[in-house]
Amino acid sequence: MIDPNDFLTALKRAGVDFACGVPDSLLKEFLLALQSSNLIEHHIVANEGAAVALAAGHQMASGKLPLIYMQNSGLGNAVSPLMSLAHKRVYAIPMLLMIGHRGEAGKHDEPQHLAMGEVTVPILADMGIDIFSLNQDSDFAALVQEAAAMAREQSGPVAIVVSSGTFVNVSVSSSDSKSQPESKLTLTRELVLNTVLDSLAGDEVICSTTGFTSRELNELRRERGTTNAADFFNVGAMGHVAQIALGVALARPGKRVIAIDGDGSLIMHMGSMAVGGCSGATNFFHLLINNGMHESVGGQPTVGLRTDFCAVARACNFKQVIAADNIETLIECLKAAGQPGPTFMEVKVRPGAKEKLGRPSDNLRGARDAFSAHIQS
Ligand SMILES: Cc1ncc(C[n+]2csc(CCOP(=O)(O)OP(=O)(O)O)c2C)c(N)n1
Repeated sequence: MIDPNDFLTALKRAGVDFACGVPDSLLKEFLLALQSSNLIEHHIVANEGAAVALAAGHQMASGKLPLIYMQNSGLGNAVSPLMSLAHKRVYAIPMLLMIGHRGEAGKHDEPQHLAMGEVTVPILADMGIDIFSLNQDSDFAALVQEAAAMAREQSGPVAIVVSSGTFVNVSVSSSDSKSQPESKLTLTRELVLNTVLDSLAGDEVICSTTGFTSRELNELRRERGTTNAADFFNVGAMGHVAQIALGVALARPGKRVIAIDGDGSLIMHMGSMAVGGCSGATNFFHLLINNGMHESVGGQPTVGLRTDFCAVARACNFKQVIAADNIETLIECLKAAGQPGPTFMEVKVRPGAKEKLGRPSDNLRGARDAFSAHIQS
């Protein structure tokens, strides 16, 4: 396995002094090293396409080679700026891509990663992007040098596709770590979800975002013995849960539809707030659980706790905008949320999740059939 600090040093030696991206659990150890060291300037951004654009700006302004990291599911977000901005046949901007390969052939993974896992390398090849494969046995220093030289020579993006289990887990001492200070917030995501479930009349539709939110909601439903066909777990397609819920709300105006979002997910496609707020869908309720981090993939910080989402929601024309950061106001707010919407509610929480969190069923097609049948009935 590769020590992520050695990999960082290899990148620095190859002339990389700027990195940006969206976190991936497969790159967690590398990202912790990146976040903890001052070796390379680092920015966590809204989505993978934005990362390519930010890196392009940096490259043109500095002449240096930037690194963009992402999970392969985010490659879709990055295709437009890769093909029509950075590509060697367009503005020809050299950059290194570091792509976590979820759903790689022969490795166990969740169902939402399998289709993308299969086509990741062919898509990059079709895009005319040269590919290096990095795994625990790679001669990574030589690989990084070669990839960097190729990106410069071609004047375009070159990809390093990373297998799971490549990086060793290196613990970082708290003095080295730039981790966030201990939260003073009292609510947790699980408590918010439990309180939401307590508040339901029973005929609502819930769409929940990628990662721990869907996993916890699934677990809470299971514990309550009330597995619900009216829940849609958006286990992939990060950042799109509010639009899925809005699609349901517009099609079924008689049903109250709740989108349960995370700050990382909401920021990823924040433009959707404008469309949700202006939709006129009185039955649409967008609930943000804001912990200021991408907790599901390792706790990397977002700008969530420094962003006034309620002000954004008001500016986006949500009819009802409410906020809670303690259990009493949460309960009150959930009672009040139900006035004609669109409604936006932000709940600030501290990080924290159960150690052994289950996952929604692998049978995604079956879940979709049950959800559609329930809603259309
Ligand atoms: C397009 C895309 N990029 C990255 C990921 C990896 N990913 C899964 S969950 C997650 C974090 C979600 O953060 P947030 O919405 O704040 O919820 P939290 O995990 O904090 O509960 C990330 C980055 C993904 N699934 N899809």
